[in-house]
Amino acid sequence: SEIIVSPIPKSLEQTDKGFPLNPKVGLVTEKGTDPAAVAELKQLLQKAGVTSIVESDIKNPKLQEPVIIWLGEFSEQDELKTIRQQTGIENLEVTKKEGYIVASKHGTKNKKHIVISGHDEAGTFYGTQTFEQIIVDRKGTHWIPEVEIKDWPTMPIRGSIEGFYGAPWSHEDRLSQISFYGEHKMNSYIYAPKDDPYHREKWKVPYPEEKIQELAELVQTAQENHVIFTFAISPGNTITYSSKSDLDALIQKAEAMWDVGVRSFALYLDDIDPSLRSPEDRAMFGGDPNPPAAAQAYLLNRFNEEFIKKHKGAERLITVPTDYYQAGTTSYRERFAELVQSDIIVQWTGIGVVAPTITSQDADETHEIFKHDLLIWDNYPVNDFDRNRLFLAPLTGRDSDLTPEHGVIGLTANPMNEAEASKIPLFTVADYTWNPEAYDPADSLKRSLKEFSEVAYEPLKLFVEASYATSLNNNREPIAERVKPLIEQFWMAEEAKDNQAVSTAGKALLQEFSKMRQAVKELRDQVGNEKFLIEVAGYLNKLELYGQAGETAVDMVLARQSGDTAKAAPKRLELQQLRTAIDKTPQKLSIGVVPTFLERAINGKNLAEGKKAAASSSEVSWLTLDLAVDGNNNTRWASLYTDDQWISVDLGQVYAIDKVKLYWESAYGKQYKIQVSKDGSQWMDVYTELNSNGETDEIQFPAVEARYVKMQGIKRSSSWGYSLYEFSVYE
Ligand code: LTM
Repeated sequence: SEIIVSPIPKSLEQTDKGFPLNPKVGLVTEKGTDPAAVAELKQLLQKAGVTSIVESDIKNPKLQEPVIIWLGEFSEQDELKTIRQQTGIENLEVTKKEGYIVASKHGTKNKKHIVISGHDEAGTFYGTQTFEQIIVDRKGTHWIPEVEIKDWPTMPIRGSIEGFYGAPWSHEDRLSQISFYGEHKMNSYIYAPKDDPYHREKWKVPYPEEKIQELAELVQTAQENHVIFTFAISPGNTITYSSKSDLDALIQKAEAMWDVGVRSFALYLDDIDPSLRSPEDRAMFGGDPNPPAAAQAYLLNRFNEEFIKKHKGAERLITVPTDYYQAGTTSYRERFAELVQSDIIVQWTGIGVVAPTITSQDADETHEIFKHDLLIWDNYPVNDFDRNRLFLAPLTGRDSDLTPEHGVIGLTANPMNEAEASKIPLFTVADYTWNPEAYDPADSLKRSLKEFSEVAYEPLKLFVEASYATSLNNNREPIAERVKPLIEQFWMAEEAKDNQAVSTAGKALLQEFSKMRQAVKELRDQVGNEKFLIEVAGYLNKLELYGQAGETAVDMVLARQSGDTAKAAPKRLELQQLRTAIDKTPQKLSIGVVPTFLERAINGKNLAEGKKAAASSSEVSWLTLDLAVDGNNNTRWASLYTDDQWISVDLGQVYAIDKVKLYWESAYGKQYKIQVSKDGSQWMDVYTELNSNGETDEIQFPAVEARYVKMQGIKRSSSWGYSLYEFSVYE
């Protein structure tokens, strides 16, 4: 069968031939073959049933065993000649950094050969990672297909940045992440947790001894996985840029890290008030065209000269400027570009903090402004700004040519606080950064899930689809896309009192809801990753409740439809209890049509759904009016930024309405009125709210005849606009 390697290699040729991996293997290395690759290879051979490994050096190779593995950074002519003669494999040149070849072939004298040859140590290590993936199980034997793989990365820097707010990852999380990066050919981990006090607020305070020990272990693990561990400090909130003693404190902090093996450093200046607080700074930089940029550049340059340049073997300094996400230039950016030393790497999030797309044109324009090598700080799948959501969709929206030609030297992704769950999208980040040309998000996600849990692939896929929406994919909800037409058919049949059609549509819906409930059970039983289950427990509970409540709602409606009140009544009670449990579970799933379905089962039809909406500021395209009446309470309308904004809905005819329900985004409507009208010009107040603080306002009033219903804003609860997920009206 066709072998699959992740990240997708640059070239892979496979014949239909191959050979079994004999338990006796000869291993030929050279002086200096990457020790991590040797260790990795031995481990994987053992897993593949190899019981004896006879080791020798390429200068004097021992070739008695039935299978010979050549492992090293073979580049000398005599080495290459030996391998060519013995194996018959001609194509052995590896020219690209971190590149490798993996080739397997029947050689002469009935010997079978495997060559894993790296351009450098990392390349050899990556070669072993690839080799592990080509071993297939063939009727119980470990089979090596005949292949020629030539591979190298497109992006020089590939990895993650633990740069989020909120609970930092645990030490165990980090160790596990770093080996995951090694396995997926990512070479960078930046340590920058916003809520590690020693990183930001207490940046001057040295780490306690036990933290230093932990960091030392991380650095060691990173080295073993060919991951560069970057230690970052964010001093901008309290530093005096011109102060010698503050610079010394930074250097001391970095020195302690150097002593435990750190060779890469970053000074970050994001999310700070950049204005100069101290009189010394104002005196020194106040006359500059852009004082904050001048002060920051001064600090970066001093640190670069006084620390980085004085430590042989240190990597290039990395920074993120305060203006890291804007479109176009700013006076700060121009001055920063001019003053910061040219070898310092500048991080950039794309246009927007969470950039829906990052194009090579954006990169060109930004590179033109900053005039420094850009390293993308990709704010995906980070969820620190919405702690009740998971982002499990694959990385999308990044051009395939974000390369050094466009000023981009790599991409580090900022993950979720949930470390294990982050591995699902990070797999796709690894795939993308290694080989963006071949990157296919859907296929990459599939491989990610198969690797995460082969046995629980199907339920995991469903769970990922329920945690999919992100601004990168225009908030896509794959499950809602599937379920919404079924819901529509169901209600249509119910309204038409067509028992046969209700029952058919009901069956289809029951199947979907039962899949949700079952998927949770299967995941809990089969996924085989306790840490993941703990991280996502609330989301699983919610999905299970959606499934149960959906099934109960369908059963209730079917009973009601067939006049079986004895069955419908207890189902209704059960549904109400399940809805209470749903409301108490704060985790959000990307299936916004389920809660509105349950709502309708209990409260009857939402007269506003699918009707025409209007708003005070409808001329602005991003207000997406219809999203407040689309029957999906995950999608929303947002107003402009004045208190008197409104949204109204035309029900199409006059109804005797007595209830309005508003699903607010974090109660953005503090004070407002509900107004109704028969003709759309004469409005009558039916309700005034002076102190809204809930996420959902359910408003009951004596029935009134109306065709138009309006939420008239009086006061917003913050400087943001009013923001409504759903505007529902009932008779
Ligand atoms: O993105 C940057 C440069 N800084 C912060 C991150 O620390 C944070 O995790 C993300 C997402 O909320 N946004 C930021 O602005």
